[in-house]
Amino acid sequence: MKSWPELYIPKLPERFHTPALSLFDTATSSILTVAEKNKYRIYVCGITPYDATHLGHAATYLTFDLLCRYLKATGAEVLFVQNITDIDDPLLERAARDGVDWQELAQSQIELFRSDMSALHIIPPSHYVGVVEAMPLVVNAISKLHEAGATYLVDQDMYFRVKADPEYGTRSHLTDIDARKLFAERGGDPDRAGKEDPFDALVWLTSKPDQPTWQSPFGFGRPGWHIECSAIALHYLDTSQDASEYSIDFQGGGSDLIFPHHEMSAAQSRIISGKPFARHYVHAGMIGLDGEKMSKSLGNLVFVSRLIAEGTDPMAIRWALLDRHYREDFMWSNESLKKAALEIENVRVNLSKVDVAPTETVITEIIAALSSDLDSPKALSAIRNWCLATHNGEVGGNAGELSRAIDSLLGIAL
Ligand code: 5CA
Ligand code: ZN
Repeated sequence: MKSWPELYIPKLPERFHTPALSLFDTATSSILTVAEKNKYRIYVCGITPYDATHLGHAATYLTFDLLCRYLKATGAEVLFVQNITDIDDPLLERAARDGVDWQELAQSQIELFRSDMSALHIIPPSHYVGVVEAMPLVVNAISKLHEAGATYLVDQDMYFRVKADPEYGTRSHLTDIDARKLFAERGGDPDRAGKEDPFDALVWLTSKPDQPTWQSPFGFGRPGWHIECSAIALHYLDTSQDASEYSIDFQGGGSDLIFPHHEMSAAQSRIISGKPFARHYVHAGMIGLDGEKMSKSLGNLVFVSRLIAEGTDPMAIRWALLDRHYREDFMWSNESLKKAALEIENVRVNLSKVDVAPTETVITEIIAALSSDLDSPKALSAIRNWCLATHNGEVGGNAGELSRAIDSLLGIAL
């Protein structure tokens, strides 16, 4: 699938040192130091294209954009892959509800998503891959699970035995009761008769009348949800030929994907590749509105495209979302957007002055804040302090250099 246009990212002058990144890892529930490498492999779960792009999506993709920007600033190459769940029950259900073709619905939402990501200055993935176009890879991944003896049939549907992975459960740390509740809420079928284990995950769903279907060695049908991310990540971020201990460096998404999705896709990947899946599991907090998580099912969505159409500066959306730590859940409000728009304006005014406060320290502070678990609110505070110092008449800084550093590290083009 076509990604969105590449962005120009100004290079940070070499005299600025980028410390090793420390980052919260969901699997170990602790802050880990990211090993310094020349090349990082990142997989971030993409949208199911039927209600794009709400501010929850934007916040999650912004989190991984910050991660890519920091890693790039260290001089490393970043290979970044994102999927599109362009075939799944919720998409088919929405298309049927609205009386539209499911492929046209997906296509229109993917286009909207691309233009929203561009407007928000989110770095495009190196590979942006839809499940439909990746179907042979998905089928191949299921065949590997099957050959490993990790699948069985219930009626004609094929399931993955989650406990085939000895590390199953170690990434999400849930009690069985909590896991069962989440599994049922998030597309799983713990109570289906004939399953060996309530948590076994559907990998191939046999053909249903009037539903799209694909040929496979297991009959006509379509894939379950989690296997697409194992298949796409392992193929496009292939490490089978190198000595790395893990298949990829980072698996990312919103915290609603910790279980079952990331647990299942990591377990399946472990069986397919023989290696532990990700070195770091990184999850962004949930954005909500009016006291509830912003979600398609609740319908309490604020769309990026609507805000932009109303005249909102996309950089103000970015600033408002960066002004909270990525792991925190956050209730969106118009006030946060208004405050962000004023603050951005203030930064612009100060950057355009002939004499500005010293910039060396503020750039170092931005880098230090981001190196510490991507602490973007702390980085914005450093910029606010610099604005105040400039306003108070301090001189000696280089506005152009600060502006480029803000663009490079925080993606805010001023
Ligand atoms: N296609 C699957 C992943 S393979 C999916 O979860 N699609 S989605 O459209 O529902 O979500 C896309 C991304 O946005 C996921 O990473 C999800 O965790 C994140 N996301 C969804 N809702 C929110 C929210 N309210 N706040 C923050 N992130 C969210
Ligand atoms: Zn996914």
